[in-house]
Amino acid sequence: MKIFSNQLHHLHKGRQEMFRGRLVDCHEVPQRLEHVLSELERRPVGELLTPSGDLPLDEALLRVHSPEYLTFLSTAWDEWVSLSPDNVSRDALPSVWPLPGNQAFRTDRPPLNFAAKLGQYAFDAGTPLMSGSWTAAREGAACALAAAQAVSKGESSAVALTRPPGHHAGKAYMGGYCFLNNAAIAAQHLSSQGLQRIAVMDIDYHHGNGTQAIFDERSDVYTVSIHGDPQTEYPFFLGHADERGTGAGEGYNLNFPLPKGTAFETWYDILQKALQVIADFSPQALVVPLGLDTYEGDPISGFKLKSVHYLQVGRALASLRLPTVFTLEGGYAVADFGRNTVNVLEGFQSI
Ligand code: Q9C
Ligand code: ZN
Repeated sequence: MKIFSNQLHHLHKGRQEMFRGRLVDCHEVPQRLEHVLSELERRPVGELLTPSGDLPLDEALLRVHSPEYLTFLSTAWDEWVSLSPDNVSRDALPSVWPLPGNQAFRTDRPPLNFAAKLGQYAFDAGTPLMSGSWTAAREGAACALAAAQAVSKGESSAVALTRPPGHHAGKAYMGGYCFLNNAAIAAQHLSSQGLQRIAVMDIDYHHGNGTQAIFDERSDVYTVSIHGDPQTEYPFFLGHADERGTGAGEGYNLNFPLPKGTAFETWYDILQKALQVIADFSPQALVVPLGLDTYEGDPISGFKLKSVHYLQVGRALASLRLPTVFTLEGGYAVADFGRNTVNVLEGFQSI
C-alpha cells in the first residue's frame, strides 16, 4: 500500500470558523495529520511517499473544477490582502450569499467585491481561506492524484493523506473545510485512464455532497454515502435517500442517512448493504473518502463507533477485493484520529 502525504498541508491552518452562532477555533487542524503520521511510524501499513513534482495536476483539477473557481482560489488570498494590509493577519470568511431559487438574486452579473465573490464560491462560513490554503489544497490534491495514479498503474491500494479534506467541495464551490474534491479528482483520474465503472464509498459522518454533485449525471461513477441524516446534520441541503442521480446518472447515486446517535452495529449493517450494492455494480476500482468523524469521541458529529470498530471497517472495505484509493476526510477527535485512521488501513491490509 502506497501512502502519499505532503508537509505543505501545514500551510493551511485556519484560525476560526463560524460554529453554532459564534466564532470558535477551527476543528480541522494540522495536528490531525501529524497524529496519523506518528501512528504510521509505530504501525507501518505501507510505504510513505511524497507525490512527484511532475504530475499532470492542472489537467486533473480542471477535469473536476471550473476554471473560474480555480482562478478564484489561486488569487483569493492576494485579493483579500490588497483590500487592506491588516487582512494579512485575518482569514477570509464569507458573510453574504446569493440565496438561490425563487428569491431571484442575480448571478448573471458576477460581483467585483471580494466578500461577494467569496459568497459566490463558498457555501458556509466554516471554511476560512488563509495565505496557505490554496497551496495546501493543491498539494493535497496532488496526493490524491498520485494515489490514483499508483492504483491505475497496478498498485492494489493507495492512500492520500489529504488535508484540507475534500468531499464537500463541488465543481465551483468550497465549504465544510474543503476546497478541492480530492476523492473526485482520484475517481476522475481512474476514469480518464480508461476505467468504465468506478465506485465511491463515502464513510465520513457528513454527506459527501460535493462528490455526489460532481458525478450526479454520470452512470460510470457510482457514488454511495453513509452519513448523519441531513434533516438534522450538516450539510443539511443534500444527502437524502431519494437522491438517486440525474439524467444518465439516474440510479448511480445512493444515500444512507442515519439518525444522529447511531451505534456501530446498525452502522455496520448499512455498510454491508452499501458494499453489496457496490459489488452488484461490478466496479473496476473503489474510492473511499475516509472520514473518522463517525467516532464516539468526535466533538462535532453524532455516531458512536469505537476505535476497535475501525479495524472491522477496513476489513469490510477490503472484502470487495477492488483496487482502492483512500482520501482522508473528516475526524476531529484529534488525539484519537491517528489510531482510528490507521486501524482502518491495518484492517484493510489484513485481508
Ligand atoms: N456552521 C468534514 O468532515 N460544521 N467537514 C459547520 C455549521 C461543518 C465537516 C457547522 C462540518 C464540516 C470534511
Ligand atoms: Zn465529516
